[in-house]
Amino acid sequence: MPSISVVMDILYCLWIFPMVGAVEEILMDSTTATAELGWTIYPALGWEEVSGYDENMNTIRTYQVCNVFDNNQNNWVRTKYIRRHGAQRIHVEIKFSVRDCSSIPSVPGSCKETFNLYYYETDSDTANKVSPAWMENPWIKVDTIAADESFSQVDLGSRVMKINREVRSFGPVSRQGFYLAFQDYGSCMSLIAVRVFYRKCPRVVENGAVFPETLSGAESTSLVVARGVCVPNGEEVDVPIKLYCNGDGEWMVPIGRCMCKAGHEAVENGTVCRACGSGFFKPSQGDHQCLQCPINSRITNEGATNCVCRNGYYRTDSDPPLMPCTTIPSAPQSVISIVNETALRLEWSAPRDGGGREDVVYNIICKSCGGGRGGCTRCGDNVQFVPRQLGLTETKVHISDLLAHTQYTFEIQAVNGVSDQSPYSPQYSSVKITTNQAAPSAVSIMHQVSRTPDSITLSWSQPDQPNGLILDYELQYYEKSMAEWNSSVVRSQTNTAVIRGLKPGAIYVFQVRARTVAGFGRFSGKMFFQTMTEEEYKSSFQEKLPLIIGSAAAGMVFIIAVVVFVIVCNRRSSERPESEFTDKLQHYTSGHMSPGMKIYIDPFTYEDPNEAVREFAKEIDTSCVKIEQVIGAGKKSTGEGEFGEVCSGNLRLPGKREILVAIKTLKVGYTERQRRDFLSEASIMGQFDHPNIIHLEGVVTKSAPVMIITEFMENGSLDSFLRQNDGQFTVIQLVGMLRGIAAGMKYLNDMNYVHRDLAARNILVNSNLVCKVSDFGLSRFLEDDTSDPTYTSALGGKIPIRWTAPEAIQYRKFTSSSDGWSYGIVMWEVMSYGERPYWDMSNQDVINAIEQDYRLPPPMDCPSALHQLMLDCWQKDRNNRPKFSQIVNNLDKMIRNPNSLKATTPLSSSVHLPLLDRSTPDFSSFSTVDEWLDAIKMGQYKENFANEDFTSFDVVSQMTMEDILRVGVTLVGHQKKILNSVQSMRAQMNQITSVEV
Ligand code: ACK
Repeated sequence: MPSISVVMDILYCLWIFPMVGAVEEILMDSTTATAELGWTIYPALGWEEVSGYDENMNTIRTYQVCNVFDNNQNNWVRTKYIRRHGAQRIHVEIKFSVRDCSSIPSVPGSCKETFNLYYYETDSDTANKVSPAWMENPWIKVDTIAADESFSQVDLGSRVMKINREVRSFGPVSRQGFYLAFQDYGSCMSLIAVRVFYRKCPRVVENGAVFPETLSGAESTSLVVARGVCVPNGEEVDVPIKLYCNGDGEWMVPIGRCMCKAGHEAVENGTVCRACGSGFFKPSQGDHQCLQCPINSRITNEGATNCVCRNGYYRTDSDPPLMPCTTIPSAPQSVISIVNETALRLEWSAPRDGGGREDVVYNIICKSCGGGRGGCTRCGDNVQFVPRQLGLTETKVHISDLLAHTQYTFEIQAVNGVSDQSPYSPQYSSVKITTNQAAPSAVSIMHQVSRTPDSITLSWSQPDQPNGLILDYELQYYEKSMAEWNSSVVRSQTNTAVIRGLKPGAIYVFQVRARTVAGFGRFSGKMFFQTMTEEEYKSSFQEKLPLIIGSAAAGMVFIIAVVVFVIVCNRRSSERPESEFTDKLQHYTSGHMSPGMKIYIDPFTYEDPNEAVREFAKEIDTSCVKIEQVIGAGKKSTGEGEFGEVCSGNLRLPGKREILVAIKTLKVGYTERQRRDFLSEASIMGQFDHPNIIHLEGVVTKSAPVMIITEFMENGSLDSFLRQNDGQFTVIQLVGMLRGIAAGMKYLNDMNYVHRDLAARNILVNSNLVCKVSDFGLSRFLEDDTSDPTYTSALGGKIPIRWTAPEAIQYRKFTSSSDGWSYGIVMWEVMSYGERPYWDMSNQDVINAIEQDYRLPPPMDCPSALHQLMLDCWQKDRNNRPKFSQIVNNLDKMIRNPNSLKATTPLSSSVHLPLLDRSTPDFSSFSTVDEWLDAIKMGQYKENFANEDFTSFDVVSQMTMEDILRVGVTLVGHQKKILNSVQSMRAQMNQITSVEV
């Protein structure tokens, strides 16, 4: 037997070599036993428990056997019951030493250097000394274990220990527990330590996921799958996330992975996703680390996924998150301007600071400062910028089509990709320039107004860009069959000219150009016109004769003149006087207009009035027009009935927003003359452009029904509008309306257009109370329309007697002064809220009264200054009447000084003309209060008066303001009207009484 001490020495050598990565769960360890192990031995003289010490001088228990000299050894030692604890495969580590048989003197051949290991499974600790039986089966043999090294006597002497370590495993085990047994059959050995354990894969964080502790499988080759869960703030990238736990308790075959989400980075070997700290961010999921915030940005909280820009710094949607935040650029530098007439070249250098960006571009803001009052306004669309106005990438631009002699300010803004995010306007450098004058642009169209065998009358449109005051036009012409250098030149101060001395039936080539102080503009294109042959002239003159007579301004005198003229021109064709044209043509030749001024052209002076429509009215496609509802009937035309209806509707022109419009339609079955007359209104209206003249949108002539489309005026015609709102406006509001009408008339007058039918019914009112002059149709004057009593037949057409100046009634002298008379009547209509001028007097009585110098009295509450202006308009001598420009100035003064409108005219007269006093009718001509109320246009209060017993003139004449309120008259205007009439009744009663006395 080896000595105890030998065994003790062996115990100094400690052994723990767990598998890397695996966890070994100890089920039994003989070295940790503090008391005797007490394992069961069979037979009694076999194994023997012996105490010893380990290297720490702890007591340990060992079993030894050394019966090498006896044959047939069969010594068993059985451990205590070992609970399985769920393990499926059990590992046994045995440390032992074995004596080299050859080193034992005289040892028999039966000496062994091996032993056997067995296990026996059972659900409870039921083993005893005899059971299970000490033999293979019931025991299950794990292995015969041989010593790798055995020790000899020499080793003992040199105290060199040879300890074997063997590990064996078995499984699957399934019962609650088991016993182990070591069988010796003739060796000299010592069981130094026995450790029983099972293996498991530890809880592990692998590929960003946590895998739980997992028991290895029953066989050494089995793999147990475990599912992983992402660590906090990790996100699955590939699923499923799996690891396999092999039989040795080692994880293998990782599948799937997690990564730290945005704002978190992997630390501690990828086992933790930590929030990015101060000044750092991580924009996306991934393995990469948090990044430092770019310049001019910061984070607002830990775990930032992006850094926000500091105040005043921005980033565009397309800027990468790592790009520094940027700001708006500073102003462009060193601006140079080079003015060339009405064009300009601007150059500048890039801003000192691009805001940290490369995408700086430039915008040009154009302001014209020619208003005179120091203010600047944005330039209109007509100014041209090359290559463009906004988003210039180069530091230069060419600007043209500026107005001549005008001061402009150009702001050159520098903007970049973040400018629109800044609350501040872009930084700019500005430059002030004053343009010189450019020559006018070319005249675009010229047309023939009329012709004779030796003359052609031409008119043309003003150049689109006059670039200043047009001094005159130069017309160059030559006979087509002749060379161009033979051309002659005619100058005209208006946009028309009569070219005389031409050959009959010859074609001439014409070109015209405008002149301003800047010189001549370009010539228009060449246009060809032909004079009449003598034959054509004779026959056309005969055709025109009745028309000339019908429409000429003068009466018989003029006809005689024409007859004389016909005789003269028949006799001496070379001396034809101007009056070969109708009176309408005098518009072209009247001398008082300013040179270059645009003047009105009568569509009837065109040989083909359709050409006038084409020139002055825009053709609209009928599909752009939507008629909504009928709002009135059109004017009556010749015997055959009305023109059609007036409707409201919508107009949507391509590329423009939809607008409300009024649509006049020409009913089907019209004659050619009706069509011409109907459309003449559009040809006239289309020449006007003024805020107080109804605006023509266009015409539909290419499809039925033929339409004239104008702007829509929400409040309809002024007379009915005022009647509906009797007493509802302040004097200033009324004067404002009158001012608008006067401004429109001044414009017409400047255009040389005489309206001839200015009346409140022909003024339209929009929703802002802006009044616009309308009704430019000719039909109202046509003789054969008997349907409207407002217009009375007179020689040469119909006349609205009450609105018309005496000279126009008497000898058709229609001028802007006769329009001035009508304007006075409109003033009276307005101030009396739509009362009929001269009430129910007959037309003849009106003519007579005017002839005897009677004039309309001031309407109720009418400021005397306004009535005085009316009286001025009604001066008998038309030259003494105020011009429209004076009327506008006068009304402007009143508006600026409302005190001037406070005084109202007492009925006694400070004026020089007798007045027709019908504003407060004589109550004695009425038999009942109801009749009287009707007469003062307050008939709607009849019932109110009756209910409160104001049914006799005696009672009514005593009414006070309280009484008027009591009967329920709430409108101030109506209260005033009734009170005035009551006071007048009272005065009349007193007069009657005093006369009677
Ligand atoms: O008094 P009113 O409503 O206004 O009735 C007449 C009717 O059509 C016949 O002329 C109305 N009217 C004419 N032109 C327009 C317009 N441009 N806008 C609105 N109403 C108009 C007029």
